[in-house]
Order: sequence, then structure tokens, then C-alpha cells
Amino acid sequence: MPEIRIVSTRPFPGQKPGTSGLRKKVAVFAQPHYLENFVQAVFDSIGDIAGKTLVVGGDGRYHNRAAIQTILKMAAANGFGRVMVGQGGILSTPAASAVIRKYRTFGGIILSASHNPGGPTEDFGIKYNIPAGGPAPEAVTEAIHARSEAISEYRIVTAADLDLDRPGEQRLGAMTVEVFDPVADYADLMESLFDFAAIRAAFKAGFRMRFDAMHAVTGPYAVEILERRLGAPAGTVMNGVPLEDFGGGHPDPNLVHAHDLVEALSGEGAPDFGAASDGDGDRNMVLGRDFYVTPSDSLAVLAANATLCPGYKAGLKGIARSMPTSAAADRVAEKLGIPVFETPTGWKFFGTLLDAGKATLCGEESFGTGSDHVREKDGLWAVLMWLNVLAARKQSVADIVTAHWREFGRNIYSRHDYEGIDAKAADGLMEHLRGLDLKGKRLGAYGVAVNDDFAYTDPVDGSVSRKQGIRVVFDDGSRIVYRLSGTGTEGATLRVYIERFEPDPARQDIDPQAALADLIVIARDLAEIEARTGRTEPTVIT
Ligand code: VG1
Ligand code: CO
Repeated sequence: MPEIRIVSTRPFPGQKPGTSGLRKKVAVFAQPHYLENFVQAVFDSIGDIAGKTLVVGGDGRYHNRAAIQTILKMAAANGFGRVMVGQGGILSTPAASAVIRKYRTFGGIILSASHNPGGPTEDFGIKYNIPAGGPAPEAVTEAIHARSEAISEYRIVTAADLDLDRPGEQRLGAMTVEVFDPVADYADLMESLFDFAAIRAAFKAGFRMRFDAMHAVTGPYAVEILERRLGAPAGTVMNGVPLEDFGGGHPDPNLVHAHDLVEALSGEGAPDFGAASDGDGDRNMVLGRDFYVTPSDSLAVLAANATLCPGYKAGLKGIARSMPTSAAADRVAEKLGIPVFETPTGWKFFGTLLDAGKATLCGEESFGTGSDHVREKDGLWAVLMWLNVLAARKQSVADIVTAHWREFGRNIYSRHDYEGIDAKAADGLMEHLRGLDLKGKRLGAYGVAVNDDFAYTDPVDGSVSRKQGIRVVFDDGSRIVYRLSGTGTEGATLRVYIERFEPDPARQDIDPQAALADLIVIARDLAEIEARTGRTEPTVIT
């Protein structure tokens, strides 16, 4: 039996999970005791783990394998009975959620910094998902953080590293380590939800798509599902081999970072459909030929067409969206006569609604869409749902979305990010906005209906989350929302979300930046962005 060591340690400040787990530079995670402290804080906070099963895997970024070895040795020393590890240390975030649920494990540890770059000088991340499969709710992450601040020792066995590439069982002291195929269970789940025969027939009839895995975790999933099971031609999946540094890129599926895909989808001979996913496989971007679908519209279109998909034939129970996400989905919910829930940013807030059967589809403006099939947003799932809808309707992406606007109106939408700004300046800007009393005032051509700092009371468990974003809502329903990112690792990122409703079909075919120009100016002036941050332009516009 390997020896269990009890190692003395001291707390590291700031082991506080953000929007989605703890994210720091690799150098921070790699320092002695840092990862160990956090993992021990997790194990100390989640209840009786003796003999239980844990799922472990990550997006394959630099430091993934080293971190997994440490977690396995700590899991053994802390009394877990079994750990299921994705082969090669690989598990996309939605696949991890699927596996946690399918095998009813005591949750899982996911190693990812999502869309943040990877490599020795880049980002790493870790989060704990609960037995329901979703990200730990705030009560749990707060307990983990509190424990990390009081920690004085951790437990780890002394043993040789395990072979993460050899499928099957290995022993680590009293614990079993099972290395399993990270793709199969997930691919089976997708096959149970969507009309694979119809999609296969579409590919056979010449439908063409490109999927950009951005050298991140979805490569093997996309090859298996799109090229093997659905018969799309080889080469449909681009950048399909996961690399520790994502090829030096930024695995963020948006118009800026997925430029290879955007280029492939433009012009006459372009494929019918394009999609990309992020570092850990939970985000998606969807494109038609020369046509970009905003994530908020994607949620609305999928909701309106859900019954075309076998897994959603019975209809939707409700739709949930994060507060900054556009209200496009609300219009669909209204028409379907189902409830819509507005939650704070971050997938962890959807968990209770999904568990309680109050919502079936969920979405965030940040390229996140998902359903009650798992408890994470799910990039490939969204791509497959689009493929199912396209195969059923036999129309182009552009035609489907513009018809949707004609029917429901268009929520013209854009997000402006100011990345890497001074953290104090960012806090000052938010305080300034918090202090404004705008109700009844006019800003440009707009009258302010309400302004507040969004607070959310979970309708299922009653938990309250405050300070979730400043909202300025105008009389005509237009909105400006301000938030600071909770996923970055350097300085602060200010996100400004701008939305206006356009009911008139004759005015819907318009560039969002032009359509929102006056609101964009109001947003900048109101927050004093230039004076407070020195920035005249956003870093990224989506
Ligand atoms: C961002 C997005 C949020 C998303 C989160 C995690 O958070 O805005 O909608 O849930 O990333 O996604 P923030 O706090 O930086 O705005 V992922 O794919 O990074 O796990
Ligand atoms: Co992600």
C-alpha cells in the first residue's frame, strides 16, 4: 500500500472560484501546495467521500496531466473508492457532466480555463461539479473558499504516476482508477437526442459544414460524431487535434478568434453551415454562409424549433437565460406559453431550474447554449441541434434566422469588452454606476424606466445572489448592462451589453453596431469609460 502523507501547508490568499471555477496563471497553479490546497479544500467541503466515485478530466491544456496525477494521489489519500479519468486526461466540460450523471458519481473535478489561452505562461483552471453534474452552486464554492483560507494540511499518497493513456483499471492504494473513453458516452447521449438519420441523409445529399475545434478539446468528439457517426466528409472538422497550447491561439469561438472558420464560411462556394467550440467544449458559435448567428438569437431559434428534434418532441417546460442575454428567447417563450427565467451570469445558476424541471433550454449571450440533458452548456449539442433543425427545415441558416426575426421581431444585440483594464479603475466605474439614480431621466433619445444592480432570488432554493450587473432599462425596452468579468486572470474586464428591439421587418437587416450606435455612445458616456479606463474603443466586440 502506498504511504499516505499528511503535508503541512499554509493558505494561499484568493482561492476564490469566480464565474466558473478557480482560474489563474499556470505559474500560480504550479507552485508547491497551491493546487493541493484547493483540492483538499474541495474534498473537505463536499461531505462524506469515503468509498465514493469521482470523475476527473480536463480540456488538455498545459499542466492538465500533471494536475490530474496530483488529484488522483490526493483522492486516494482522502478515501475515494474510484476515480474515472478520461483517457489522456481529456474530458470536455459537457462530457464530464454527462458522465457524472450517467454513472451517478459523487461529482467531478474539471480542469479548464475554457476559452483563455493555454501554455506555460497562460491560464489554468479547476472546478468541482456536484453529483447532479453541474458546477457547484455558490453555497458550495463559498464553503470551498472559506476552507482554503483556513487550511493547514492536505493528504496525498506517495506513488508512481499512473498511465492515463491505457484504458482500463489500475490500482492506487485502496482506490481504483478507471481510464475510460471520454467520447463514447457523450456521443451516445447526442445520438439519443437528435435525428442522426436525417442529418446523415443531409450530408449524403451534399450538405456541407465546417466545425472548428480550435485545437481544443472538442476535436475527438467532433470527429467521432460528425465524421464517423454522421458521415460528414473527412476534413469537416478543422483544427481537430487538441494541443496543450491550442496552437498558440485563443480557443474562443467568436468572430475575432475563430477567424479561420469565418473566412471558410464567406463567399460563394462556402459551406452551408459553420460552427466552432471553445477550449473545454461548452461554448458554440454558429454561422451560415456569410451569416453570423448571435448566441442570444441562437437560443431563441433553437427554442422555437425544438420540437423538430426527437429529444425535445414533447416541447419545452421553460427557458432560462442569463440576465445580460437578449430577450429574444422571452418572445419565443411567450408565444409557446412557457415560463422564462432570468438568472445571473454563469451556468451554475441554471442547475436548480433544470433539476426542478422548470426549464428545458438555457442560454447565455457568451456563446453558451444547453439543455436539461446535462448540467453544463454544451457546444457540440448546440451544433447538433442546429444540424437537426437545418435537416428538418431544409432552409439556409440565414433564411431561418431572418424568418424568425420577421415572426418575433429582432433583438438587436452586441457586447463590448474592455479587457485588461486597471482593476481599481474598473471597481470605481462600477461604483459610479451603482450610485446613479436615473429613473425618469432622459439619456439622448431614451427615457430611463429603471436602473438597478441585478439581484437574483433562486425560485427553487431561495438563495440570493446580489451585485450581478448594473442594468439601465429604457422605456422602449432597450437595455444597457454593465458587468465585470469573473473569469479573467489579469486586471479586470468590463463587459457592456447593449440591446434594442426592432419589430419592423423592413429595418431588421442592419449591422448591429450601426443600429445600436446611439446606445453605444450613451453606454460609454454614462460609465465614463474613457475618463476612467483610458480606453476609447473596446478590445473585443461580439
Ligand atoms: C464568462 C461569460 C459567462 C460564462 C463564463 C464561463 O464569464 O460571460 O456567460 O458563463 O464566462 O464560460 P465572465 O464572468 O467572464 O463574464 V466558460 O466557457 O469560460 O466556462
Ligand atoms: Co468554456
